[in-house]
Amino acid sequence: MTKNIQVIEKIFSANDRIAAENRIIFDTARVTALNLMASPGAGKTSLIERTVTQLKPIMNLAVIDGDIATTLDADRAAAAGAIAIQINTGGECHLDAVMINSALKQIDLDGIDLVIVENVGNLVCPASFQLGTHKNVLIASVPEGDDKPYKYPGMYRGVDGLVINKIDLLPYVSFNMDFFQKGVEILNPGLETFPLSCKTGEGFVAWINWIKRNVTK
Ligand SMILES: Nc1nc2c(ncn2[C@@H]2O[C@H](COP(=O)(O)OP(=O)(O)OP(=O)(O)O)[C@@H](O)[C@H]2O)c(=O)[nH]1
Ligand SMILES: [Mg+2]
Repeated sequence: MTKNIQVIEKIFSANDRIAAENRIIFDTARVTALNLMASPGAGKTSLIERTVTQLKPIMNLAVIDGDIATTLDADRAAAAGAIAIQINTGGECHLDAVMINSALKQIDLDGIDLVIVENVGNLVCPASFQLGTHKNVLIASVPEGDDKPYKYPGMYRGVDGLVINKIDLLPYVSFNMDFFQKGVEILNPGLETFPLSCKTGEGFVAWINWIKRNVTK
């Protein structure tokens, strides 16, 4: 038992060391980096597509897309106008700092203002692995249900921003916004929250403004 705990601690501390290196790489290049986490299908790539489309007239974006297999999401980010790198984790349920470090070796950060990382769709594992990004953002979506903060507290505790996606579906789905937000407030008081729809664009202005406020140029 003791041995297992020591091994896990070593894995986390090795990851944190590389995450700190990644942060230095971002800061030296004056690049802001966001880590987007969510369950499968919550709308990570859809958020990236619309965000890239809206920001590309004023900044240069790169997207690091983490997926278990395929390059589908990186292709979508590239089609929207970002430089896109796909990481296939080969079965791992999260990205780690080493994977980001390797991806950064393939991007010329000169001239890039914002790097968006799409983590693997999962509400548990990605919360345990810092990547070196400046902000961790969680995307919840209405059809997933309003109980998710209560069931996945670790993910909600560790983030700097929360997107509530698919608000266009609120009339069709039982989702009690007050109950959801009460759960969030207990875990992460004052968390900046952006209810929006990647489909209609409703609520996007606040999200885009938050990114603009956080990008160092
Ligand atoms: N109605 C509605 N559908 C949405 C919205 N955002 C995304 N979708 C749909 O939700 C599905 C999943 O969206 P993606 O952006 O691929 O989700 P993802 O989180 O990147 O998925 P994975 O990478 O597979 O984990 C797609 O069919 C999208 O068209 C939204 O705001 N409203
Ligand atoms: Mg995706």
